[in-house]
Amino acid sequence: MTAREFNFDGLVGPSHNYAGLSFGNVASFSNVKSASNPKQAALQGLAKMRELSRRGFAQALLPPQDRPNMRLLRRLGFTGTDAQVLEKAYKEAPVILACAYSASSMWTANAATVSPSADTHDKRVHFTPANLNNKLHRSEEHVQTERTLRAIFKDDKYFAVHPALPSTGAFGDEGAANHTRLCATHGSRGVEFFVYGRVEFDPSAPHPKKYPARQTFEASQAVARLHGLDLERTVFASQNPDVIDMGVFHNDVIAVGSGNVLFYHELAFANEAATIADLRNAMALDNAELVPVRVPAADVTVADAVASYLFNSQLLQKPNGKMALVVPQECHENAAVAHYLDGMVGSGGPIEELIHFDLRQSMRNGGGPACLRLRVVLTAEEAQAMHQGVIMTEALYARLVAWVEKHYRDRVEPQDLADAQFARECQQALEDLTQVLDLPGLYDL
Ligand code: SUG
Repeated sequence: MTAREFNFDGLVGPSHNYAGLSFGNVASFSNVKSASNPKQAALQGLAKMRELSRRGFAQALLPPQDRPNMRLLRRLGFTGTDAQVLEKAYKEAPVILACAYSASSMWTANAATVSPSADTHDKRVHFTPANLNNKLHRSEEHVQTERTLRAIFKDDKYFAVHPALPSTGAFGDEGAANHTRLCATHGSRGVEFFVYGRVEFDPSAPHPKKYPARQTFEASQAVARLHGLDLERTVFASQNPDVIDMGVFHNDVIAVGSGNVLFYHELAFANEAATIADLRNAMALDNAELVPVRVPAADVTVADAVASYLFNSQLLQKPNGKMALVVPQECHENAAVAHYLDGMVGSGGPIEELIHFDLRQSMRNGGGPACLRLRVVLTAEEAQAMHQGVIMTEALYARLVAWVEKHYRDRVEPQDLADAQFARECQQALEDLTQVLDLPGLYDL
């Protein structure tokens, strides 16, 4: 069966800001309270989507979520009119207010885990929205994510959208950021690879000491069960807890895979040899051969990987079968990483081209090219069955740029979050967006 890999990028919402909400994410913590530029953030994201679509890659988007999240503020005891709720929250609990405003749904690698129909028992595409329960500002995303996925992937002949896992520490789930699919071709049966940071029911298993492990083994296992995956073709591996403590808060900050290529840092996994052997063996069941591209610490340190987001890149298969690596501008600017990449593309290996993007606004919150996209492999029939209004085209790009220009501010500082006028602007933008994307009723406004 032929199939294509669609990248669903998160459209950056109008309330994009820097609130330092993600302990363990070095960039988020270092840029706390600096001024953000939501307009530029959205345009940078759109420029990436447009360019990749122009190059012939299948590109779509997921809309932002409605913010400020007034329901959250009211649930936490703030009362009165919307303006009063915002003002009280700003005075009494500015961090909670920032959580209610966060545009973090832009990082759609954390929206859900997706299994293509070639891998699942009922031959439907399965989605499980991630509960993201490690961080307050992300823990409510799954409600709208489920609603959005149901609106786009409506036809239950082809698609199964599950609710998120129970929102408790045992089932901490961060979605596709800790999930990779390896296969001979996108349409063939693949191996699904889950990387977790700790095991809830076995405290003696490896776990970080300084920063939180957001993904548990129990959550990964539950998603594999829900999706009806074949256990022989499912690999679970422990992340190296030491790299979590160095700022690798998701596995996609230290490894990326696509097709039969796995590009990873030698320190990514708790047990590198066993992990690679498990992947090789599982792929061999379908006569596929793993092509590992292993980056030694002697070439790129973990600190450089975290600073440049080298591994938070997109591996995209070109029509000639070779790979392009979509990297953030920061990889150009880091001498060790730039040197490594120059050597790699000239080496005759599977990755033959680099595509750089300026995604600085997202990067300052710890979100690189791979964080900004959710991969959904679809057959031609499945692609026809999904909502067409979210597929990137030149016409949609132009409409979205005009929409951003009309509604977005170019500077947001912490005190702006108390301003009821800003809240109304954000809500108005999303109301208009439902028309641009032809998704009436998308939000429960
Ligand atoms: O969950 N940053 C996000 C970045 C997510 C990156 N995603 C992947 N690696 N797939 C996070 O830590 C920062 C928000 C703030 O501080 O304002 C934030 O949520």
